[in-house]
Amino acid sequence: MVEAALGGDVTVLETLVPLQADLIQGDQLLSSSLWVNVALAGLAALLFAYMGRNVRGDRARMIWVVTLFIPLVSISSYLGLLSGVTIGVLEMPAGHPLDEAISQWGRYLTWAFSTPLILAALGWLADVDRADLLAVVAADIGMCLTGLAAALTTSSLLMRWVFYAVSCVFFVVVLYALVFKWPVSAEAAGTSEIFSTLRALTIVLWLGYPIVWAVGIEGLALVESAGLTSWGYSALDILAKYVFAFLLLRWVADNESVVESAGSAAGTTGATPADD
Ligand code: RET
Repeated sequence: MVEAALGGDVTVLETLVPLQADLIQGDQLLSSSLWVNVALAGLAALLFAYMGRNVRGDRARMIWVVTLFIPLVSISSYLGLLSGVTIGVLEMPAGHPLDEAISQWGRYLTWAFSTPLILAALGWLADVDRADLLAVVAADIGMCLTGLAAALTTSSLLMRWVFYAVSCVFFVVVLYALVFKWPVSAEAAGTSEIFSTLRALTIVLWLGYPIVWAVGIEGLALVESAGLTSWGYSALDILAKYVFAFLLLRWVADNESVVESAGSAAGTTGATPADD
């Protein structure tokens, strides 16, 4: 019935997705970059569930929950890529160095879920005010979705890079908050030590993503291998998600009282002058 309504489209999908899955399974470098993350995300989820078992405070539990969802979103994302559902072989527009490229567009889509979790955890740790957090998360989602648009645009090379540039502008908003605004709040909340470690990790690693996009097969194709491009993202993911979340959760579990008093302290921040 659905098939009748859509004409041949359903059949096209039925044959395309298995072909795309075969494409991944047939490339060892590519498939290993995805399976490693499924395995690590699974282990991380179990470990995080265990690490947070004694966390009782309201704020600490909020941070724990979002931290736990980081690997859970990751598993779904990587299974989407492995199954062939969220990848595509796209014909590149005139002027692109490659005629066609495998786009792992599902990555950009699921970052719109995972990166807000990372920012929420960081924002709560630093006790930033809600409007600030909302603005940064909105910019972050904008960054991911315009990155998705850049990857999916096949009509014009210029438009791909215009979307890329817009995504970078959103990214600058996120970086601005992380570099200049949130440290002030973290200082007032008494969490500045762990915050600076996680902030440094986040800034350095997140900068790697647009670089991988630009040099990888979807951008300038200086790296022409789909497997290597995918490993670029996968390696960044391992550090930016699981290592980041592990460090955060370990600190929160050991310093619950600091996290709780940050939430109840007068400092809803922003007003304190920066001294970092
Ligand atoms: C894109 C391409 C367009 C320009 C920019 C990008 C930035 C992506 C970033 C992704 C971070 C992802 C993380 C995922 C964890 O699950 C979309 C690659 C600026 C910063 C941390």
